[in-house]
Amino acid sequence: MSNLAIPAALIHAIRAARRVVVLTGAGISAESGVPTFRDAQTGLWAQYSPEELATPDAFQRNPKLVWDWYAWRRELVRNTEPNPGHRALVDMEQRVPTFTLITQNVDSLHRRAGSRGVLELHGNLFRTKCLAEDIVVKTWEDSGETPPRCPRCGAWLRPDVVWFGEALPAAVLAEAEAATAQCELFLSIGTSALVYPAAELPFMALGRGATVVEINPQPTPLSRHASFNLRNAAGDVLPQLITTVWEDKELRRPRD
Ligand code: BV8
Repeated sequence: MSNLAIPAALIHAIRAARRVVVLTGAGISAESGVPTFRDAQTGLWAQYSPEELATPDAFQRNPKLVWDWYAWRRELVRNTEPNPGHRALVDMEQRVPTFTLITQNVDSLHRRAGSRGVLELHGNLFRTKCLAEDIVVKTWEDSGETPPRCPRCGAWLRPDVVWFGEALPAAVLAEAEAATAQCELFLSIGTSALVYPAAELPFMALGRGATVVEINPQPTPLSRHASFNLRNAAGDVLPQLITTVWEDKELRRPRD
């Protein structure tokens, strides 16, 4: 992999940072083979857009279709592995005094890579809850009905993810916002920066005077505000960032 040009000022900002926040989106899982929301849906799902399926209305209108879409995604994700981008963030977590990883992803790949205390803003594909009681359900009888029914109250079960139009888990969001408000360095990695309130976080960091870095092969609405833009794939640039910042000690300090 070629040596990517990482500005010396960024290397020093990362070295100096004591409180680092990372926000990830679907792009960090793309190199594991998990399609992003911007990717055209494949196969059976080609004719639907996620915004059409990831909503309470879609589930009410066609619960089987929505349940099957999530079952397809669980199967797809089960057959993937964390990639070098996920693993570089586990490495970074060991090296930074205060490190907070916030993800919009529901695929568990950060946890499988070894990241600890991941703040999952939008829930998790592998957790299921009762539509009526809003309580996580771990086991249920396979009656052959799709979606399956809650063993306690008989209502439909649904994936424990945050659909469009639904509130994010308040405690998780509050913890993400508190870490963002105190950080010196905020990395926005693999997200189109379009979905709120997650997309607000880097702007909150900027407003507090933090250095904001975007890692994304494509520009986003955040790009022109970011302190640094690394137009690279996360799986390429994150491992190199770790090496350059923490292992390549002879890097000269910038001229003051
Ligand atoms: C809320 C979980 C209020 C489910 C997701 C009308 C009605 C109601 C709300 C709204 C409305 N209009 C707007 C809103 C707000 C809405 C919103 O922001 N809509 C957008 C579309 C404008 N937000 C909400 O609805 C949120 N809730 O506002 O509630 C409320 C408050 C109180 C009480 C009641 C209600 C809820 C939003 C959460 C939705 N759930 N996921 C599921 O997964 O099925 S969103 C889902 O898409 C993701 O989680 C992620 O957040 C989002 C965007 O995806 P990204 O992760 O950014 O991925 P994307 O594909 O977009 O981009 C990938 C990027 O990676 C690209 O830029 C690409 O270039 C880059 N990339 C590719 N390869 C790589 C790479 N980068 C690096 N390396 C690579 N190799």
